[in-house]
Amino acid sequence: MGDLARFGVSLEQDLLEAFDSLCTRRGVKRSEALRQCIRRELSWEMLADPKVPVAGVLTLMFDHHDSDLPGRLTSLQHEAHDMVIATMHVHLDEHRCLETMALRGTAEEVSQLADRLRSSRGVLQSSCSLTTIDSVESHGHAHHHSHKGQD
Ligand code: NI
Repeated sequence: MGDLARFGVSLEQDLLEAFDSLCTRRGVKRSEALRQCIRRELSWEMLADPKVPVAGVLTLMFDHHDSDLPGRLTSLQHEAHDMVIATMHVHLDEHRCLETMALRGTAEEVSQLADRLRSSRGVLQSSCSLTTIDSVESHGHAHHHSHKGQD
């Protein structure tokens, strides 16, 4: 983390009250909550860059009796073995399975793989959460250096 800077923010009373209520629920101070919001937004924006390195988790719920889905999911994971860095399979009940995969690669590759897996016929529910591996701060820092180098 770099040097701390201070700045003033003007916002509507209602919005501030809602924000303070969020801070209370999460047990964080305003400045920490604001940092988290800013990092999340910057990270979200970085995810739009197809080449940015990301890591995340894809969770699928499916019925293992459903046709050949388990086999197809396994085949897709083997084809993308360099991106599927870990899997966990939980037998939820007699019928349903919960499979969680840790994925890593570029935003474009990982998003495409996640879309293929979660859109497989027979998947009942899915969720996917990706985050950039390079921190927002170091990303900005790297850009700063590269600009300097070009001068
Ligand atoms: Ni199972």
